[in-house]
Amino acid sequence: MHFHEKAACDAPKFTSAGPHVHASTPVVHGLLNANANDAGDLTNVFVGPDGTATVELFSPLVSLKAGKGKPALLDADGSSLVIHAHPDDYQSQPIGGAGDRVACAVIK
Ligand SMILES: [Cu+2]
Repeated sequence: MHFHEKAACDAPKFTSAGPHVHASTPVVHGLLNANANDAGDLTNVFVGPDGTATVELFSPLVSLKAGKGKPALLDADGSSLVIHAHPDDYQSQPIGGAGDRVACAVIK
């Protein structure tokens, strides 16, 4: 899962969500990348055989609103939560090998 830059989830590929939320350029992806990480990086979620998952999210890399010194999820163009098809390896570029976007939700 990652936080993506825009509050747009147009199916089926969810590319309207844009790239990952990031605080600097060039963007460096990966929670375990020694060089840095995207502000939108999140841990992997494990889905049960019935296709459901219960997840509690916490990220010290973003804020909800501007003025906190971190990228704001509720900025002018909003943001979204995107789930990818494969696990994020937390290191490789640009998205940790996470593959296609399979689900997307606008953050409100
Ligand atoms: Cu992503």
